[in-house]
Amino acid sequence: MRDAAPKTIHLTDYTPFGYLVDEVHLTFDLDPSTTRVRSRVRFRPDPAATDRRFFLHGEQLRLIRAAIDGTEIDPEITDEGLTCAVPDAPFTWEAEVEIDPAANTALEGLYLSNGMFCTQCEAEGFRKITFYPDRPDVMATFTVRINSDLPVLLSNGNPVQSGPGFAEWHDPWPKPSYLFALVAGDLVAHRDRFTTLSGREVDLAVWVRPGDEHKCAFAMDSLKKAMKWDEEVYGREYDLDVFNIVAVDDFNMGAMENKGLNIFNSSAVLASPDTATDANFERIEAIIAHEYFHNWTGNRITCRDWFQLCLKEGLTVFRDAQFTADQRGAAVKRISDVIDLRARQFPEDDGPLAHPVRPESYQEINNFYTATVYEKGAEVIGMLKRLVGDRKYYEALDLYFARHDGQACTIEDWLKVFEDVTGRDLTQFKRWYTQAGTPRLKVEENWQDGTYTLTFTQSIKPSAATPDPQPQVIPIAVGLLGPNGDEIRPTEILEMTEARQSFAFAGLAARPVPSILRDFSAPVVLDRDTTNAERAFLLAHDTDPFNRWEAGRMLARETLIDMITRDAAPGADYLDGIRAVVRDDGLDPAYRALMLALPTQSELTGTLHDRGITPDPDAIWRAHETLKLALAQHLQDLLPRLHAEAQVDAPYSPDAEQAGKRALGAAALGLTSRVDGGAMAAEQYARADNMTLQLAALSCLLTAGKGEAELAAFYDQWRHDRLVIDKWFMLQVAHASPDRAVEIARRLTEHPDFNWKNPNRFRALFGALAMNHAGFHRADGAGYALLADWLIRLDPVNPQTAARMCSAFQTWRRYDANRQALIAAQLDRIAAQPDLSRDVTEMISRIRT
Ligand code: 0A1
Ligand code: ZN
Repeated sequence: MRDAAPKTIHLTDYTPFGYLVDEVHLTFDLDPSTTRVRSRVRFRPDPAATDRRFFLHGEQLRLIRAAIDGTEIDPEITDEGLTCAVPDAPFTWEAEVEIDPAANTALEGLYLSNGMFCTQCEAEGFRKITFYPDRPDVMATFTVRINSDLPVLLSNGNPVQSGPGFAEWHDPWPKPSYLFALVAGDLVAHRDRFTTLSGREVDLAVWVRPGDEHKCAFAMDSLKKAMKWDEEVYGREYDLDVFNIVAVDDFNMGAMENKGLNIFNSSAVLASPDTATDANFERIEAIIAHEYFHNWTGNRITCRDWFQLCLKEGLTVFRDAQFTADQRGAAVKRISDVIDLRARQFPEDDGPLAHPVRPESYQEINNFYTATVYEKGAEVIGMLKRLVGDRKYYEALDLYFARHDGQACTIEDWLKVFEDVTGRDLTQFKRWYTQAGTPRLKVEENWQDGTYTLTFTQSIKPSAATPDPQPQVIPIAVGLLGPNGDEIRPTEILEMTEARQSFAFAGLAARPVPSILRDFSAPVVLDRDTTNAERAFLLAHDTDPFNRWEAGRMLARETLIDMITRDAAPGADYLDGIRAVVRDDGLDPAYRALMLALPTQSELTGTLHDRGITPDPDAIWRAHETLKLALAQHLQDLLPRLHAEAQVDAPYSPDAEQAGKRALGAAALGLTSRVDGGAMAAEQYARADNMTLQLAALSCLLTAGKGEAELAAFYDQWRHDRLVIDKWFMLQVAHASPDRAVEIARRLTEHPDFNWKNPNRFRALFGALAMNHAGFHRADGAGYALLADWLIRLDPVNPQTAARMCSAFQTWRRYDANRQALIAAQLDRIAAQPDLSRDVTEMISRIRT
C-alpha cells in the first residue's frame, strides 16, 4: 500500500535501540494460510543507550495476544509496529500472532513455494513474521520450535530434538533477525561431511525437491572447497555442527546467508551437465562460496544499520572473487568482473540512481542491494589491499575478526583496523565510501632527457548524491614497455591523492609505451589520447593480461565508434591484432574467447554519450553486426580449428580447463554462423550432449534467423525442467533481431508457461528484453510500453522484483529527445498507478529526476 508520504531514512539519524535482547524463543504452528507464531523474548535496558522508547517492528501481523512478564497487555499498533510501556528492568515479552504465508507473493517474511514453507528476512522481512526490534544491531540467540506434519523441518543453528510433527533448533551464536530462517517441506537431502581445521565434524546437506537429487553434487563440492579455502586463506573456521542449504524455486535474489541455513534460488544450486551451462556451474560455485563466506563477514560480524550494507557485501564479494580466481584463473576472472562492473555499475554511477558505496539515505532499503554496494564495494577493498600490500591486508583482517567478532559494525570500524595495522590515515580513502560517481582519470605524457612523466587529472561528475566531489586516493598500477615490446619497468603502484599529480620515471634509454591501470587497479574511466597503433602494440606485447585484453577492447571500441560516427570500415589494427592473439595456442582458451567479444551495445552508448554524441541504438546494432561479420571473414581460416577446441575428449566436467575450451568454441561458432548460414551450429545442436554446447548452438541459430525447429525440439525436450525453460524464454528474446524482439516478448507473455509471479521467469523474459539493446530501444517506444505494462502488473504482487527491473530505464537521459519523451511517459504512467509500492515509487522518482 502506498504510504501517505514515503519516509526517508538518514544515516545521520542512527540511534541505538534502548534494550538488549538476551534470547529469543519462537514456536511456529505451520499452516498455509493461518500460521501461528508465538515469541518469548528476554529484554533488558541497555545501560549504554539513552533512548528508552520501546518499539517493535511488525507488519501484516494479526496480534492474538501479548504479555509482559506474564501479564496480558494491549499495545498500541500501527502499520509499522507496536509500542507499549515496559519495566525499567529486565523483562520477558510474549506474543502470539497469526500470519498468512499462502498470501505472501512478495516473497519476504514466511511464504510458500511449491508447497514448501520458507523465509526471506533480509533486509526487513522478519517484521512480517512477528513483532520484534527488526534491526541488524540487535543480536540474540534463537531457539525455534516448528510444529508441522511436513517431513523436513529446518531452522538456524544445531538440531536440538525432533519427533513426529515437530523439530527444535538452537542457534548459539547471537544474530540479528535478518539472519533468521525456517524451512518446512517435503524435501530430500544430498549429504556429506566436512572436518574443520580444529577437528569439528560438520554434517552438510543440500535440500531439494524430490526429483532434483541428481543436481546437487556440484553445489556440495563447491561448499567443501569454500570451507577449506576460507580456513587456508583467511583462517576462518565453521562454527556449528550442521550446515544446511535449501533450494527454492520462488526467490527474489540469488541466495541468502541465514546462519547455518542458507536459502538459495534453485538456479544458484541445481546443476547437471545436461541442464546447466558452464557459466551456470561457475555462478553456482561463486554463490555457494559467497553465502558461506558470509558466515564470518556478515554473520559473526554484522552491520550496525543498513547504510553499512557494503561492510558485509563488498567484503564478501571481494572474498568470493579471490576464491574464484584461485579456482579458475585470476586473469579471466578479473576481466569478467570488469566487464560486469562496466555493464552494471558504471551506468548506475553515471545516472540518476548514483549513490555512494555507503548511501546516506533511502526510502526502501531493498532498492540498495545494488552493483554499487556490492561490486564497487568489492573494488574499494581491492584498492585498499593494493595500497597496504598483501601482508598488511591479512593482518588487518585478522584484527577485524578478533576485535569485532559478535558485533554489529560500521565502515569506520572497518577502516580503523587498517589504520591501526598500517599507521596510515585513511580519511581521504574513505571518500570511496561516501562519494558517488566514477572518477575519470585523464592522462598526459611528457618525454624529455630520458625521463618519462605521466600526469593524471582526476574528476568526478557532480550528482544529486555528491554535488561537490573531492579528490580520491587512486592506486594506479603502471608498467613500462620498451620499443621492442620488452617490459622495462615492472608494475608499480602510483598512489594518486591530488586532483592533478605527476609521476616521473627517470633514466630511460628510449621513450616507453605505458601500460596504465594494470589489472584494473581502480574502478575509474581512463581517458588517454593514444593511437590505434599503440593499442595494437600493447595488444601484442603487454605482460599484464588484463591490460593486454583491454588494449584489444579499446581497439574494438574505437573501430566501432568510427563505424557508427563516420561510416568507416572495420579497422585493420583491430582485426589483425585480434587474429594474432586468438591464433596463439600458448594462450588460455578462455582468455582468447574473451578477446573475441565486443564491447556491448549498451557500453557503447556510455562512450558516445561521454563524447557528446547522442547514441542511435540502430546504428550501434548495425556496427556491431558489421564488425562481427568482418571479424568472421578475417578469421575464417582459423575458425574451424578454434571451434574444434570445444570438442573435449574427456567426459564432461565444468572445470575451468574444459569450460575455457568450450567458451572459445562457442565464440568461434558465433562467428562461423555469420558466414555459413548456421550450418555448423545446426550440426553442433544435433550432436550436443551437454547444455553448454546445446545452448551455444541454439543461440547462434536464432541470431542467424534460423533454428525454429530446434527451438520447438528444445521446448519438448525440456518442458519438465523449469530452469531450462527459463533459458528457453530468455534465448528467444535475447537473440531476436531488434525489429522482432518486442513482438516475440509480447507473444511469450501469453505462453502458458509464462508464470510471471515466479521471479526467475519474469526476469528471464524481461531481463532479456532490456538486454536486447536495439530491440528494447525501438524508436516507437513499444519496448518501453511493454515493460511498463508488466512492471505495473507485477508491482502489487512482488514490489521488490518490480523495483529492480525499473533500472532498465536508468540510462534514459543518454538517448534522443524522442526516446526520452517516450520513456518519460512510461515512467509517469507507472508513477501514477494507485497504491504503487514504496519500492517502485522510490525507483521511479529517482530515475525520473
Ligand atoms: N545477502 C544476500 C542477498 C540478499 C539480499 C536481499 C534479499 O532480499 C531482500 C535476499 C538476498 C547476499 O548477498 O547473498
Ligand atoms: Zn552477500
